[in-house]
Amino acid sequence: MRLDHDMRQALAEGRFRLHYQPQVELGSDRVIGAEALIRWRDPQRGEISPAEFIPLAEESGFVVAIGDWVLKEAVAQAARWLARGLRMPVAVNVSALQFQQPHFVDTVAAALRDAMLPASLLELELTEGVLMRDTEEGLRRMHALAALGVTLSIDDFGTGYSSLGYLKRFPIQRLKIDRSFVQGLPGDPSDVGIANAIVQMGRALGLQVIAEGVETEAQRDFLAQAGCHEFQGYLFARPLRPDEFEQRVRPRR
Ligand code: G
Ligand code: G
Ligand code: MN
Ligand code: NA
Repeated sequence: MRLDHDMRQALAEGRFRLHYQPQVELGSDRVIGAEALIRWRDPQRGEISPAEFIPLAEESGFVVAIGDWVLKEAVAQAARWLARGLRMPVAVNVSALQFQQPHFVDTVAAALRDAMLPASLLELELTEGVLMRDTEEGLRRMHALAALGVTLSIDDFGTGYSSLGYLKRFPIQRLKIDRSFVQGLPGDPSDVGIANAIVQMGRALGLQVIAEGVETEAQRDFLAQAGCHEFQGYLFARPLRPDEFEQRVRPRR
């Protein structure tokens, strides 16, 4: 397929970029982290959304190569920031196929070592789909990653398989409330119920809870009174180029 071919060429020619979306703490408005999101501008097609090419790359298996690049680049960026005095944890989205690679843990460890980045500055976002594939092997892998000191979070929480048993068993530190549940706040009674339940459950389990896709003050205020203290969304900032991100975090520079 054409897009698949172009994607391979784009990686080979270094045409992928990462943008970083700030994660903000309630009250202080401090930026406490950055989610790395891949961007691809093709000379002919223009900007192509990862919502379009990541699913295709998952089908063809090419997502493993893309994922390796994303991991290396995000870790390198965090290391560059650290070298300039900006200690900023970066979160990377991990595809199921990538997580299933036998050498995934080694790949992560090597990326951290090569960049000399403390593992505590890397977060891996796993979806429920990733977690439910092969739970025993997945569990071993998560413990190995946690032992490295990497933070593990569940992305799009609430949209996947609804087995809650894994929250108890898996070494997860953080839940990301999917933006589909944030969208209807505070008016939609279902979203209110789901958001409240996720925050309360997360807190009861000692997990950090961050809300994604926060676009309005009313959404933020509802989530804040529900006990959610970390936010990501257009209300705070869109995904930014590394230099824009740095400006946003350190306006004086
Ligand atoms: O940033 P945007 O809203 O366009 O992303 C669309 C989708 O692509 C989201 O589901 C997001 O998780 C996914 N995505 C963005 N960057 C990456 C990446 O680096 N790796 C993977 N696996 N998915 C990504
Ligand atoms: O699947 P994942 O949660 O990784 O997807 C993150 C995606 O959400 C990114 O593509 C990012 O561009 C997008 N995003 C970030 N903030 C907002 C927001 O406030 N509203 C909407 N609609 N999308 C957002
Ligand atoms: Mn994500
Ligand atoms: Na999400």
